[in-house]
Amino acid sequence: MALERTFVMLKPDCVKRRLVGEVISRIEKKGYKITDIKMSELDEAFVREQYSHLIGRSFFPELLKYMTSGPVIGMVVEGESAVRIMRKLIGATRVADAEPGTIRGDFAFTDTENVVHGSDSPENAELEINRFFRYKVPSKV
Ligand code: DAT
Ligand code: MG
Repeated sequence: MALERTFVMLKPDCVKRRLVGEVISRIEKKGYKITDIKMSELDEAFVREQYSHLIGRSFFPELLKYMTSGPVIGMVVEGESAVRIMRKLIGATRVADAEPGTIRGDFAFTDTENVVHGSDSPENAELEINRFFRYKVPSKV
């Protein structure tokens, strides 16, 4: 076991459905510490970077529309094996595979709107933390 940090993002449906407290509570009750947090709106450029591995997939336009549909909350979550264990707490990507007891298993009902993001490796966690906390959405005016 190793002390790690990961990037967790509460997605637009999580904020809209007032599940922010519920999800943060689960993370804290598991024993993890939130060491940074910020609410932000994402733009297309950010989503294209964050999900570059999915550009070209049939569902990408839907994912882009969803991720830019409202504010998100990004967090740095720190603790033992935070990357792997947060992914377990979050549950599987596809709604039909997400087990009850996981965040997605309990709250997600579509493949796109799945409540929460967690980094899939320590390397990606660092990239995603830097991207989110440094990113400034360009002003529209
Ligand atoms: P995860 O979020 O579990 O790391 P991912 O990185 O493969 O999964 O995909 C990022 C997001 O894209 C995922 O949370 C929801 C959406 N997505 C992935 N696969 C999908 C699919 N087959 N249909 C619809 N949306 C999908
Ligand atoms: Mg992923």
